[in-house]
Amino acid sequence: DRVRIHTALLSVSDKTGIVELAQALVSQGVTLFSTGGTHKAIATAGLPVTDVSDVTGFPEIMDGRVKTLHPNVHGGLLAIRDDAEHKAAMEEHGIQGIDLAVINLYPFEEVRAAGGDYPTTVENIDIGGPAMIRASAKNHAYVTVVTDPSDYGALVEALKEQNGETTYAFRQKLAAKAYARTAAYDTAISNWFAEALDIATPQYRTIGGVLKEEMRYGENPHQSAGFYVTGDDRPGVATAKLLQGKQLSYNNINDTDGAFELIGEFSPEKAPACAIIKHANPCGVATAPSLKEAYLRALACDSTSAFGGIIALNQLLDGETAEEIVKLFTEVIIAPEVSDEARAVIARKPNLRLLVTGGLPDPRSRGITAKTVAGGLLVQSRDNGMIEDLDLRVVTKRQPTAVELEDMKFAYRVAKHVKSNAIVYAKDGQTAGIGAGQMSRIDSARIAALKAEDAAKAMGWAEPLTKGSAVASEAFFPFADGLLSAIGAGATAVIQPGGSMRDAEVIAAADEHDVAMVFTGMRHFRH
Ligand code: 93A
Repeated sequence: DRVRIHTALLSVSDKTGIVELAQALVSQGVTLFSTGGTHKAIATAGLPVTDVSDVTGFPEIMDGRVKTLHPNVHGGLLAIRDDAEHKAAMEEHGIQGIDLAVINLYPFEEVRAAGGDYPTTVENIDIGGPAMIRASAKNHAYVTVVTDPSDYGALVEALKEQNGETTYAFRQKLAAKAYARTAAYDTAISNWFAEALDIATPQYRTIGGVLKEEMRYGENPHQSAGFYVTGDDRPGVATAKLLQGKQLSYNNINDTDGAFELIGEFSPEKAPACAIIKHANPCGVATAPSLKEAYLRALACDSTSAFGGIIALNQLLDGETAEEIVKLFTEVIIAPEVSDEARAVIARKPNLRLLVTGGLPDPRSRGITAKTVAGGLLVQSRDNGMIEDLDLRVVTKRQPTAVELEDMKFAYRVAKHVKSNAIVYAKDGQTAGIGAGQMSRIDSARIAALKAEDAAKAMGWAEPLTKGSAVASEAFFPFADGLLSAIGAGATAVIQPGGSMRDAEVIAAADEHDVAMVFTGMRHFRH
């Protein structure tokens, strides 16, 4: 199963390590062929290399669009070496076998991420490269294909140890990687198109990404895990810079995403805001005149659960806020920016991960979310509905006060990011109690009220913040019982989508207790 490498075709856009690899190949007696730019790099280093035009007997034409798309190249990559017919064809047409293909593609993903204009991005769609990669990988019984510069070392080692030969297992593994690469490349292209043309239809999108990092483990230590990025430049956990602390774990990434997507709903122009997340659910969210105050108010909602949590901020992390944050054990902080003073404070806790994103995600932007099911992926457009864009309809006799209305909107914005069934109480721009992920809505209402009572005890308040609060339900109340439970906890205003068969019953219960209720017409299930 070992194959001796006599000839290699090198054609790379990313020239990292290519001269060193060429040097190692030459010293193994390998004959090198190369395309224009790669040829130049290798020849300039003083190594013997033949231009691919000499292989094809054809010049590179059309600005390089056609340089390796030729039977002499593809025949050389695809020929079954010990097949009589294939051998005869090679002889008849003067095709030389190519045993090794070292290829990396036009930097489509980088150009896209850098916001390249339409024609530049299109020009960076590589055609010849993927064709050669796929041909070589198909013929891995004979051909070795290397698509990742980080594999050059392993290739050189293998050749040295095996007398210029590669094993079948080695070639098989590289072939698997090669198809992963071309699949990810085409995914990036198709998703770029879908975005450029603003098409949300699933048939026009593919699901996939490029492996950004391998995690030490998944949700649990016995599970393996990787983080794949899609190339979407949305500010968030995928594009953030880690300023300190060790690599984020699978759960960290999941929770940090929940935290930052939530905080993106709070415009920094309106007020500083802070969210503390545990297990992808917020355990406290608040706005306040200062960021420090917002943090302390978010913390007050459930200081017990906040231990070991993820903190997201909607603006620059300053020194005084950082001083408060480091008093408690926190896993991750994510913010658009961080001041030097805050960095110095956070540096005192070297294990605390600090991520900066350079901006906030636009809650209205399109995009997709996906989850797995056995044997499939469920994909949908992002929930980019915003309370500001909705037609709010007061359905009760009593109109909400201005303060109630603000708290309703705040609570609804948070509820959108709480696992269903979600009940969120809010008062004066801070969460008073959050009930998440229960199978019955009334249980979520009860838990949220209980949390508020615990908070009052912990903070030494005379009464829980649910007294005189607004309450949000991310989906309609199917019965009056959930609403009555919220009223029992002290809520005076209710916001919910409406649309239940028993809406009339629920409205009547609100009216009976002089509670103001608003229908949004938009549900925010989150499972
Ligand atoms: O323009 S292409 O789609 N047409 C081709 O025939 C072709 N052959 C190789 N792109 C092609 N390539 C790509 O050129 C390779 O995938 C590689 O990324 C790049 C290397 O070009 P150079 O050696 O001139 O820098």
